[in-house]
Amino acid sequence: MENNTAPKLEKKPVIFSGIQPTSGSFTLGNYLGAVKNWSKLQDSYNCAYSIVNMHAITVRQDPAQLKKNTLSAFALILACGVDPEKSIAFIQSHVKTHAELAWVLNCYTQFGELSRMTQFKDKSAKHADNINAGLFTYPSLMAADILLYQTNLVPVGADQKQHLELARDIALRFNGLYGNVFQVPDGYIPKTAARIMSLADPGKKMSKSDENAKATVFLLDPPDTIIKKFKSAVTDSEALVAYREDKPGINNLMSIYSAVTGASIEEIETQFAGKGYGDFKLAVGEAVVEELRPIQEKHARLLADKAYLESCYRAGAEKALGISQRTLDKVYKKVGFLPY
Ligand code: AQP
Repeated sequence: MENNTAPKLEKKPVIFSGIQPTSGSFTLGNYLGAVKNWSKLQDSYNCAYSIVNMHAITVRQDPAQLKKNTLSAFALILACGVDPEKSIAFIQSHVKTHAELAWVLNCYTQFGELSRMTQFKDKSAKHADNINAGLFTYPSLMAADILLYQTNLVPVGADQKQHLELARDIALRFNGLYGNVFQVPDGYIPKTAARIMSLADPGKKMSKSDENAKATVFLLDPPDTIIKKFKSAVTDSEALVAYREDKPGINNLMSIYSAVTGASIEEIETQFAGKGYGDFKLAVGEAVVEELRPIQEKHARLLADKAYLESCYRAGAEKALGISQRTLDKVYKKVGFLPY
């Protein structure tokens, strides 16, 4: 069924990005690698940002906690600067087109392609007792999320590059068969902070689900916890604040400091010349605390106003459905589904 009353997007390039509510908070990696950029892009692009709770259940979740985390994560994207008047902010499971297109795209995605995804390999090793089909086809759902909005750019951290390339391949394959159905999206990966590493093991990316409490800084951590985590960050023992290949711990702290303060790597090296790691770690921790303070305050205010949050995510879902339904209608027609 064609939906002719659907709102039309103004002719600006389109951005889509999403984040999983696997915790009610985000990591500093999620923030610096992705969410911090979301608000900056709102004036120049038509943006759609989603809390992707359907992706979250590829790993077993406690239902009551997932519900709570989803609302908290929604409040947190607004606290990080997503403006529901400028952008479409919504919760993935409220917009049925995502699951519907994902099914179609599953039929245009090859087993071999999905088997090569490093996230699938990592997560199936980590959750060996629950290697479900959803975990395997996660990238087809992600492709649906993106392609439904005729997206031009997808702001993500470097860890999502492989999934994004698969979304492009699926779009190109589908277009090759049926004509120009999907816009083929590009990634928007930040120059600094595209891959923030664990504070406990700088060889591993910082992740929400890391079991080591010292590894991950969460946006909603209290200030003294943030400072403590930075103080205990694993580094080398050279006591030289310099960006070098053999100094992954210090490189990571420098990237964080640079992303938060705007100082270049050279400026940081000059600023901390002759100072020890203790001073540097404290400075990084304090800069992060100051960056997060207004976000934490706004998040607390928003969470106290559930009616406002509900009105925002309902309006967001309505707009998202209107736009995405047009793409889904086109896809259904192309693959030969009898119109309803
Ligand atoms: N360490 C990171 N550095 C930079 N960017 C990162 N992102 C994730 N980790 C880092 C980016 O954050 C966005 C949202 O990520 P997600 O919610 O889809 O989950 P993820 O990539 O699987 O991240 P996590 O934190 O490791 O979650 P869990 O533990 O639940 O799997 C994406 O744009 C991602 O690139």
